[in-house]
Amino acid sequence: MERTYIMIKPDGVQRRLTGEIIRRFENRGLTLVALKMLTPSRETAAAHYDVHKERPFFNDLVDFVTSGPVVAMVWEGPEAVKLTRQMIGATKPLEATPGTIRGDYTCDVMSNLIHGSDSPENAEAEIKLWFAASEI
Ligand code: IDP
Ligand code: MG
Repeated sequence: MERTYIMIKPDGVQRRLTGEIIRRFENRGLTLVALKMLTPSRETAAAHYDVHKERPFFNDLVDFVTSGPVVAMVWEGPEAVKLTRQMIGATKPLEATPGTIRGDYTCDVMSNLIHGSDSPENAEAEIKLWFAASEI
């Protein structure tokens, strides 16, 4: 069993896609082990996207992800990191195939509804960043 950090970004919450996204992961057989709604601080958002801090879109990305409530979650299942990344779809809109969350609901490279950890190591770090042990 593996755990991953999944976050519905502000656009996903505003577009009322929270239920649809959770439904997809539950239908697939994954287990929701933690969930909370919060508006991220700039500090947490910047730490979360630290790997992108030199990219030209970094400040816009922090503005975007702190612009409203997100739904922070931990999901568990076999190969949960790869499985959820596959269900989320690619970052580039043209590469996000139909049937994936991004491929079905967005064509914008930044407002792309959802984050999913890209490795088990990053999943562990992100779960620690967003959740206290007592919340899981
Ligand atoms: P990922 O979310 O598919 O893992 P990353 O490359 O890690 O994609 O980028 C993190 C987030 O930064 C993306 O989900 C998206 O919101 C935003 N982003 C990525 N590339 C661009 C870009 O070229 N322009 C604007 N925003 C971007
Ligand atoms: Mg990423």
